[in-house]
Amino acid sequence: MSNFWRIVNRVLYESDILLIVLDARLIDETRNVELEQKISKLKKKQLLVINKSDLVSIHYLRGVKRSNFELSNSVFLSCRKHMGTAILREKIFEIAKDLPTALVKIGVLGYPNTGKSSVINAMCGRKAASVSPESGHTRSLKLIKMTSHIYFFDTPGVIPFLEKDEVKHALIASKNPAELKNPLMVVDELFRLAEVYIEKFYKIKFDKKDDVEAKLTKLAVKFGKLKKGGIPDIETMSLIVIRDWQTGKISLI
Ligand SMILES: Nc1nc2c(ncn2[C@@H]2O[C@H](COP(=O)(O)OP(=O)(O)OP(=O)(O)O)[C@@H](O)[C@H]2O)c(=O)[nH]1
Ligand SMILES: [Mg+2]
Repeated sequence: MSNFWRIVNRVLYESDILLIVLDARLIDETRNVELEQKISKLKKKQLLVINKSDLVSIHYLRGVKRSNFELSNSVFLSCRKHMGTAILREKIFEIAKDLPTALVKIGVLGYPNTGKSSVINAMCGRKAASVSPESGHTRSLKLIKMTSHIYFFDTPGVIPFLEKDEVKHALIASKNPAELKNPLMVVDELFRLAEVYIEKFYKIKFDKKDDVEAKLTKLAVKFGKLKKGGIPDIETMSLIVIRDWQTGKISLI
């Protein structure tokens, strides 16, 4: 069995409630339908938490709930801006009070770097779980106390075993820039997804005819990322753009 299902199965088995943490900028991409179906089959309570909501507009979030029935019961959260925390806490208490157990364990699952540890800290009101911009930071299961009868499982981020999509994993910040085989492909996709926001963030304007290399060349020149002989260093520039996206400096607002 893959490591993915070993971790997930243990958390699924031991938890009464499952929180699935998604990234507001790429909600569909950070969902794991197989996992959601497995939780439903086990008849465990689950809640989708759309974190990093500070990186998208309110208008976009409203549209998400209207257009996707499956997300109608989800909770929008921003751990960074402390938005939605009271609503999520209330939902947790509401579900917990109907459970037959005195001690409630909540498993927090999701792709690496979606903010699982941050969600636990937001719920507990203290820095109980360790957080980092580097993906893969939480390395083992940890049980963290919220109240005398509610505990969280902080879990390492899990990528489905057979999923080998480097571009997707970079965009959802589950793969660190330094580990990427083809950062230019990632930036190319990022331009497709968020070109106007990239232009806004770097205060630059690209031409319609510019391909990814031309855009990165313009950025490298603007920010002085040059190799010997003054050649624009588009590799280094591509990693900077990916990092700025992953850390939320480039938002969709
Ligand atoms: N903009 C923004 N960033 C956030 C938010 N929540 C968490 N982050 C950032 O996302 C990064 C990852 O957060 P973690 O809580 O460590 O994420 P994780 O899912 O536990 O990551 P792994 O343990 O590596 O799987 C950190 O740099 C956080 O500061 C949020 O609501 N908004
Ligand atoms: Mg973590």
